[in-house]
Formats: sequence, structure tokens, C-alpha cells
Amino acid sequence: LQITIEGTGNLDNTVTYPGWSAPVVPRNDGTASLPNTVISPTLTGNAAATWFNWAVRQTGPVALPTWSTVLQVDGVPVGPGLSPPTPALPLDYYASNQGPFLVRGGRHTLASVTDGAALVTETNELDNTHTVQHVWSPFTTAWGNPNARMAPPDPGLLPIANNDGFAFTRNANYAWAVALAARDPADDYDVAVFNDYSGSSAGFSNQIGFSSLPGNAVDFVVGHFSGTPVTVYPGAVRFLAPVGGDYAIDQIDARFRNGPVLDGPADYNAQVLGADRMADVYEAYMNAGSTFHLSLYRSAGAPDLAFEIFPSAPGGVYARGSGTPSTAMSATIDVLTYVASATGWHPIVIHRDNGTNANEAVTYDFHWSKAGFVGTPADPAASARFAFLGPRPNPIAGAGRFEFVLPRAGHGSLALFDAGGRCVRRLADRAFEAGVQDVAWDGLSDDGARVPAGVYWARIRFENRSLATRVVVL
Ligand SMILES: [Ca+2]
Ligand SMILES: [Ca+2]
Ligand SMILES: [Ca+2]
Ligand SMILES: [Ca+2]
Repeated sequence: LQITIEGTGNLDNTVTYPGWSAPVVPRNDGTASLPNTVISPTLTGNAAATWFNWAVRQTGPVALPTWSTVLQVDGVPVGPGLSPPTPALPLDYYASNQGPFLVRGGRHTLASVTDGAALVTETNELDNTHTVQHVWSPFTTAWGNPNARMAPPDPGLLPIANNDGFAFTRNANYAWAVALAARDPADDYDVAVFNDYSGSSAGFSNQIGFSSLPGNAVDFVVGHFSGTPVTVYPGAVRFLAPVGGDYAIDQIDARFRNGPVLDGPADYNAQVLGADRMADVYEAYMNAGSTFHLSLYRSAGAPDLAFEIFPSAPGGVYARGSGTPSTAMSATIDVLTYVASATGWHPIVIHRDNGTNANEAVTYDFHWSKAGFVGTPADPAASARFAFLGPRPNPIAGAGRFEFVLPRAGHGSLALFDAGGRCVRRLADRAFEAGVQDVAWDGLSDDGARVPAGVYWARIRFENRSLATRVVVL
């Protein structure tokens, strides 16, 4: 026998019961009692350590037919929920200590949903859900150790999007970057960086940077070494997830910096961006008004690389695309001629273009110099086609080679000079094709002797221009 008088009863999820801190209470233990159900000050993320409590008040006057209530985390039901015996009498119903469930670190939406299938007609259909956001303790990440993660949570409808949350503490003396990308080109995840995390009721709320390029382009946020938080809280946010594939997130502070005494040139050869690593950070000390010529050469690995330079202002936090990006000269070479507008440490981010094949390591050389490129700063692409990519390896022990780029076919010469400006070896003086050139050196001087260890300069001349690069011989 089923007694049903429709329209005379109600299920209400919005009631806060005596001894409860809210209609929906997450806890990091399963020991709540009916008169004592309070939210844990800190909720433990990334472990099966959360228990849920929620209550539904059924008002009369009569029993209602079959209904059920479930808890959703970011829109996904978890656990068995609660289904009272049918018919259900007018009472308070409690789903207590359901768990433990694993919730990732960061910000998430909890919703208790009753009669979601709309099987019961009630006097009020608008109070059947209670929605609230809480914060779980972030996943702590380490310098240069990327993590592969499943798709970020549904962002939800509240002002601060739900996220998969992290904590990264960098060296206070160096610029930093956090970068992520979806592996599948159809998925689009973004990175937001926050400066706060505290307990279960706040945190991941003060956003200091947000990169949101489309598709699976690498999104990154970079910060100046000075005036930005030493510990930052990145959150991975879902924008589109038609595939819902995983993503890699990476974090690092500056691998290298050069200046202010040297003021360039800087030569970083055979650097490896490992599997799932998304970005490296460098810092260049530049004086206002100085023109720098930067070049990036990918020597191994298929994924495309690029770089971008950012202002030297302390406190600066920037998203990908808001700085000055490099220009792709070829599949493997990116260049930039940059005129510093202020004096100080400029963060430079070398990054993958996207997350496709992110599990493949990439090897690159990165150089910058005030003398390396000659041309018109206003036209970096044109000026860059005459480029000295540098000695390989550098330093040179025994034998090596020199790589440079010519804008067109023509006559060029390459020679090696000692620190005193004396020519020690004429390496080439002939016609060249356009594009990337490679001239080998056997480590000998013009008179056939091995050159002594020390600092030398290699100079390429082409038409009326010349470029020099520093060479260290061991
Ligand atoms: Ca209702
Ligand atoms: Ca209903
Ligand atoms: Ca994105
Ligand atoms: Ca490139």
C-alpha cells in the first residue's frame, strides 16, 4: 500500500540543524555525531580522507513516496547517499559520516541534491539543493618535478572556479613560473595562480595571475623574483574537456641568470626540458636602452619550443602572451631582438608551445648577447635572419663546430680570435647557401698547433655585417 497525497509535503535541503555548522558538512574524520557536526578546520586533499554529512527535512503532513538524496562533488555524485524506507514519514533525515572519499586539493563545490530525478511532487521544488564551496589542502609540488593529473574538476557556477590545487615554494632569489597543458589538443585547461591557502573555508581566492590560451597551448604564469610570493598556489581550471584527458603541470624557478656584471653574452647549451616539463625560466640583467639579441635552438626532440621575455619590475606577475614573444625563424630556431625599457632582471620563459607529445624530452641551446645579432631592432624577424647560434659544444674540448644563420646566399667568412684580438684560425672564407650553416673546427690554430685553453671570440662576417660570439676552449 502506498499512500500518496501530492503537493502536501516538502523535502528541504537548506536547513542547518542544531549542532551543525551548515546544511552540508565535510569533515576529515568519520566521527560526527548528530548534535556535533562541524566542518573540519582543514580538509585533507589528495587522500581518501573526507567524510560527508548532510540532512534533509521532510515536512508533513503525510508520508511521501520514494525519494533519495545524494552528495555531489563538482557535479559528480559520490557514495551511496540516502534512501528512506517507503513511504517516508515527515522527519529529519541524516546522511552522516559517509566516506572516506578522495577529494583533490584546491577549491571544490559540494551540493546535496534530493529528489534529483523529480519523482516526488512537493510544495517547494526550489529548496532541494544546497551548494557550497570548500578548499582541500593543496598538492605540494617540487622544483622541476612535473605531475601528470587527470582532468581538472568541473568549474561550477560560483565566482571562483573549482580547481585542482597545488602549492609551490620557490627559491626567494629567483623568478618563477608555473605551466600546464592538456595532453589532448581538444581539451583546454587553464592555470590560475593564487597567493593564499588557508583551511577549509577560504584559500585559492586571491588570484594574482591567470593564463587561458585556447586548446592545449601551454598556459603559464611567471613572476619576478622580487615582490612576488615565495609560495604560490596554482590551480588547474577546466575550460573545455570534450575528451577529458589528463594534463601535465610543471613549476620551476630560474635555472640560470646572467648579469649584472657580465651583462651578457650568455650561452646555455644542451639544456634538456624533460618529459612533461613545460617551461624553463632564465633571468637576464639588462640596462635600459640596451639591445639584446636572443636565440633559441632546438637540437633534439620534436615538440616545438618558443620563448618570451617579461619586464623587470619587482612584483610583476605575467601570463603567457603578455610579454614579448620570440619569432619562429624555422622549425627549430626562435629569435628575438629586445630593447630593454628598464634596468633590472628580466624573466625569460622557454616553453613548449603545447601539450601534444609533452612526454617527449626536448634539448635546446639558448643564447643572448648585445653583440650577437646585427640589424634593425624594429624588425626582429629581419634582423634575426643573420644570427650566430654559437659554438657547439660550449665550452669546446678538443674539437667543435660553429653554427650561424645567413639571410641569403653569399660570401661569408668565419675566424677565431684570441682575447687580445689576434686571429688564431681562419675557418671559412667562401660562398654559403642561405639558412643555417655549420662549420667544423678541429681545435687547431692556423699553424697546426692546438690552441691553448682560454676565452676566444668567433666572428662571422657577411656582406657589411659581422657577429661575434664568445668561445671557451678547455
Ligand atoms: Ca523541496
Ligand atoms: Ca520534487
Ligand atoms: Ca588553456
Ligand atoms: Ca619554435
